[in-house]
Amino acid sequence: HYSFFPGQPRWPEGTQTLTYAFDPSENLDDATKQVFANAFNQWSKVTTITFTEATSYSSSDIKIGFYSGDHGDGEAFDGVLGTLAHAFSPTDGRLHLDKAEDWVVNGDVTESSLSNAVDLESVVVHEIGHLLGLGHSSIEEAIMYPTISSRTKKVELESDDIEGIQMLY
Ligand code: TQI
Ligand code: ZN
Ligand code: ZN
Repeated sequence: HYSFFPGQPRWPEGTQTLTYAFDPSENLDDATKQVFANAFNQWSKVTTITFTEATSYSSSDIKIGFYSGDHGDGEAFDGVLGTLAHAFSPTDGRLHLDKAEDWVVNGDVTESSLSNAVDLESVVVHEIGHLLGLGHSSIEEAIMYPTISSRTKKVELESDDIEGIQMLY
């Protein structure tokens, strides 16, 4: 079953659009940006919120970046596997990914020859759930379940994820 963060923080009542932007210190290719667009769309389809890419990083609601090791927020990344990514509860908006992972952007992670391959979209969909206010779910099929195996693809929201997010938005 879905859960929320303590105190059930959420983006403000009446929020219709949230903007997101990528850390300008890195130049992500269009394929990578498309993965984020697809992941945001999953949540958009089942809520009243739409997500649009902003041109200004500093004024965007959601700030996305790939970092390695200690990157200044007290939650250092740990190299290959272990922690893959993290996101903060509403309305912080930070979504960080571990640069050290073998992210699969274009292609089928279930067919990757890399044993540590991690599907970017699966992880991003999960982290957006956190950004919006969902905690972890006890239902194994849910996107918000707290484990995923490498070389697994999980991008379709489960009814549990949808019920949880619709409690908030
Ligand atoms: N990162 C953890 C996660 O996102 C970080 C974390 C632990 C966390 N507890 C939290 C974030 C509570 C917000 C609130 O769950 S992770 C998965 C999963 C991770 C794990 O790198 O371990 C996914 C990132 F669920 F599959 F194991 C993405 Cl999809
Ligand atoms: Zn971080
Ligand atoms: Zn999580």
